[in-house]
Amino acid sequence: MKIYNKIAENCANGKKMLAVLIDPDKYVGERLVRFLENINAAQPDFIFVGGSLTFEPTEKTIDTIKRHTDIPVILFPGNVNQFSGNADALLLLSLISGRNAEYLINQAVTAAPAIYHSKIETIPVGYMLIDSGAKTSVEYISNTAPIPADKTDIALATALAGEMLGNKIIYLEAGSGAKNHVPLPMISALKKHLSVPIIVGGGIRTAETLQAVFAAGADIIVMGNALEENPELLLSLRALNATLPANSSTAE
Ligand code: 1GP
Repeated sequence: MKIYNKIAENCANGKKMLAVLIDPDKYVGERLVRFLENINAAQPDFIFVGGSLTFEPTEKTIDTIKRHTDIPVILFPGNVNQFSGNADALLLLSLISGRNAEYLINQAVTAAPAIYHSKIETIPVGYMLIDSGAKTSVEYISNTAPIPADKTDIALATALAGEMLGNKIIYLEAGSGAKNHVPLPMISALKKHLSVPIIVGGGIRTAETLQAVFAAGADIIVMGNALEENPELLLSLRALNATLPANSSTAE
């Protein structure tokens, strides 16, 4: 089954999904292999691969991941240089919260011929950067202003436009290592009005926060930094995720 169909089906059934972010620069050699052992034990739904700026070749990281696990690998590229046709699917990002044509469309234009030839499953994503209390790498690198955390109306209008333009997922990003995660009322408001799945990432560090963000309406949560610092956390998160009730959207 195609990855997007699986995501949509899980969403329809209220099954929450966990994605582990692997930044190719942070997991190299033995460290990557050891982390993949944890991943195999915890069985998250997806592995996302990418970063705002990376030195290590993404392709090499994906090859190692695929040699050690069957968990689907989804490319989450910071720029066109991170493209690899070897992942199971590609999140084709348009940074719709920003007003920088480079990340709204030009990166996709530059990547399009390689994507076309690779035949990789491509999922168009409306990517939205939300202010998280301090400047993040994605804000600096993309040269775009994040949506202020208290401007739920702007976030909602942006997400609706993203869906109307044909994006099949809306991704709310606080930024890797963010001080504050995306506000719960913002997630709830978007969940109420969107029909496409919602991914939330950035600054989610504990099982309690994970639960609250899912309850607010996130369909997929992406975690990176917290698991780099404490790989064991992944096992407890998975146990918790399995106990979450379907359609547990409660927060306002
Ligand atoms: C993916 O940027 C996030 O959307 C990952 O953020 O590293 O803070 O978990 P963390």
